[in-house]
Amino acid sequence: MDLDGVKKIESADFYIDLAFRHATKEANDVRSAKLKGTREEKSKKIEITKIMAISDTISSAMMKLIQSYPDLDGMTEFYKKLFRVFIDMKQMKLSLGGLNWLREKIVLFGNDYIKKIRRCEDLPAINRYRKEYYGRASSLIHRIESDLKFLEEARKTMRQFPSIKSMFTVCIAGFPNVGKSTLLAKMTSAKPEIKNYAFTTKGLNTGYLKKAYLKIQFIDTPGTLNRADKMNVVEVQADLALKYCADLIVYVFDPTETYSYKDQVKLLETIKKLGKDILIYVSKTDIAKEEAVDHFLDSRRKIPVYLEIEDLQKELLKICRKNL
Ligand SMILES: Nc1nc2c(ncn2[C@@H]2O[C@H](COP(=O)(O)OP(=O)(O)OP(=O)(O)O)[C@@H](O)[C@H]2O)c(=O)[nH]1
Ligand SMILES: [Mg+2]
Repeated sequence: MDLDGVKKIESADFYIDLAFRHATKEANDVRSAKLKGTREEKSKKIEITKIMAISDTISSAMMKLIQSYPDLDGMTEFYKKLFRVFIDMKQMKLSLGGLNWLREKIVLFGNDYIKKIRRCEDLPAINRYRKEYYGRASSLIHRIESDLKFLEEARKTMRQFPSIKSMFTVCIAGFPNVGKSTLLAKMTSAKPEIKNYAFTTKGLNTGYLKKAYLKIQFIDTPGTLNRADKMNVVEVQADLALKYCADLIVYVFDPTETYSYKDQVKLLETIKKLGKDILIYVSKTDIAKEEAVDHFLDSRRKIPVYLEIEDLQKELLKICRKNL
């Protein structure tokens, strides 16, 4: 889903300035076209042009903002859940409704004043309506100030959401620092941050493996600590990706025991409960003690175990082909 396309939302004063600047420009164009008629007729034409410019600017700005928002009802389950965790969806709908209200209201309101100005018989009356319109149009726009503020905060939150596509997806899971991002970097062209300390990955990294007509999306999840009760923002994202995006999970097991063998098996057991297909990749075999790797191979026979990235990659492509 493309969340970068959501437009930056400015303050009410910004949109007021924008509309009034357009109005002045349009009025200058009309003036320079050498108007005919009496002073009253000329003044009416200029004021009506300005009102129409304000209506158009505000309603099209609101329309563009609304349209740049993702379709909240048509989102995938992963995004629906992600949005629900991090954004007040009820308020988001209300605020978008606020923008839509202004989009319609500013036009009706403008038409009302255009009619009033058309009926005026002298310049003071036109000026009175002009002043009244400006004041009331500004306060109309100010009425959605809190909606604009809320939507801009929501946009900032959404920008931190990962961009996940709908295709065959493999999630890479495991404890922190076990080598998940390293595996992603070796299998795809992605360049995730890799550091020798836990919790390097702070969001979801994606990478793509393409072979002929096959394409696999990999999601490198941040290391989880197997604690469903007190998950942080990052762990929630990892949890949702595993639940709603993964067609298959690659569980990375670190035989050098950055985290104990027992804990790593415990997390694997939790992940098994999701009911997804799982493959195990044993990382760091180049530096691990041989017994540690053997120990693991012996005790985990029910789930296929891979020590070589090439073998794991071949198997994933085979499964992806079957899923087509
Ligand atoms: N020797 C060796 N080091 C590895 C291997 N895989 C990963 N590492 C090292 O282990 C450390 C952690 O690797 P990452 O790929 O960042 O681990 P991660 O699981 O993504 O960590 P988090 O994002 O913090 O959960 C880095 O210093 C890597 O270079 C491997 O196969 N062999
Ligand atoms: Mg990582």
